Amino acid sequence: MSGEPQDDCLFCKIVAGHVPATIVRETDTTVAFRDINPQAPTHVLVIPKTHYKDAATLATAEPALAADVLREAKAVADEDKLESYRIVFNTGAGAGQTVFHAHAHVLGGRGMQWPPG
Ligand code: D5M
Repeated sequence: MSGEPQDDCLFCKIVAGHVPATIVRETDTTVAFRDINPQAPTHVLVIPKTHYKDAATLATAEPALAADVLREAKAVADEDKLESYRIVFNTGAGAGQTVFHAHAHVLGGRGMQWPPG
């Protein structure tokens, strides 16, 4: 739990403008930017501007802000005219989370497999 900017957090630095990113959308509460290592033609990360370590922690602390992130994920998909897309919240290192600031991956523009790897 937090909400406060963390000095050692990469995504807090993107929010502050201290690390460059290709920002595609911004609201009062969220930022959406292209993933530096895209796994699909559309691969955008949507983050809350305030710091929570993962999506579940965000949803518990500030459910309205978690809803903002989801709404923006749809807006990204709409802007890229995606008929279908995947929203992923890696939660915990064992699930592949590497940046511990809540983020939604919005992936689309190619066929998707299930189950994911
Ligand atoms: O996802 C973290 C994602 O963050 C991963 O797909 C790479 C991406 N990333 C890392 N650094 C940057 C910068 N500087 N710009 C854009 N995207 C970045 P996770 O679910 O934690 O593995």
